Amino acid sequence: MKIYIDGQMLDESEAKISVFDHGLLYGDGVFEGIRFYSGRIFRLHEHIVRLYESARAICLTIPMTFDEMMEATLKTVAVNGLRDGYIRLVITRGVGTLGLDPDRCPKASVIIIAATIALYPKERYEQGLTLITCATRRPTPASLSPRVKSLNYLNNIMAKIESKLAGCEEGIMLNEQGYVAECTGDNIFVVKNGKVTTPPTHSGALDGITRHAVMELMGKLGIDCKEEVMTRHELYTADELFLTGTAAEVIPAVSLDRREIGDGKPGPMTRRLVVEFTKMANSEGAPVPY
Ligand code: PXG
Repeated sequence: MKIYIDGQMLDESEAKISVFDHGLLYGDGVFEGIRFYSGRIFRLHEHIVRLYESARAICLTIPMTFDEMMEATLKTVAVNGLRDGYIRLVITRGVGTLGLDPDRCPKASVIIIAATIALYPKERYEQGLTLITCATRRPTPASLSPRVKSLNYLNNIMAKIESKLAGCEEGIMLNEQGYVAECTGDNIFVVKNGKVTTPPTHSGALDGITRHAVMELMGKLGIDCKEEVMTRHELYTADELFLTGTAAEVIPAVSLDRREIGDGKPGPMTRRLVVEFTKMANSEGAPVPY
């Protein structure tokens, strides 16, 4: 596998970063997770836009233009000869000295990995995930905006650990006010009486690209979908729940806090959207220049 680091394509064994990189020392940096299907990168432009916005929000200057970043991403997939897989784009603050001050890092580092990913076991897509409500809350935007896809994912990791200790695959994260925000690495959707709702980003969700794609898809299919502030009540009383994310794609959830959702099986709306999303993902995207 060849990995892109700061303009070079390196073998995996040589693809290393300094122990003085502030991405490692302080989680100071931003990232993206992007999928490609059948030789085309899904929503590449949107992911790169979000990457630059995350960087801007933390005053991190990416030492490449938007177009150079698009090109480097496409090239990394091409060099590895992959047709289906997952890209991890990481921008770190770069090499500095000990001490928080980001001004001690003269240049940000750009890392692009093209590989494969399987987030949940295949049978989960057919049987659905089990969820708990995590005690760990999404941080308020006053401390760090949940819209920044930063290298600091401990909040989500703590919630993931909680979910797994409870014997579940995923967890619902609430915001400080107790409203539903999202899952630990996926957005959440509720289906009720044929209508679909999802929490707005100001409830503490990452502005998911899969979330957008699925909302767009529902628009085309004539399915009513709205953003709504919600509590756990809407989740417990839903007909169906499903999650969206780049790695997870569209996946049903069939229980929350040991309570069955609907009839405890993946519902017709979710199953339809899984099929339609797969079609969408395989029919668009930026072509990889092999
Ligand atoms: N919420 C959070 C907190 C996320 O990190 C999503 C929602 C879904 O957004 P997208 O744009 O992917 O539809 C994410 C996505 C990884 C990895 O290992 C990345 C995410 C989640 C889990 C794992 O690259 N980010």
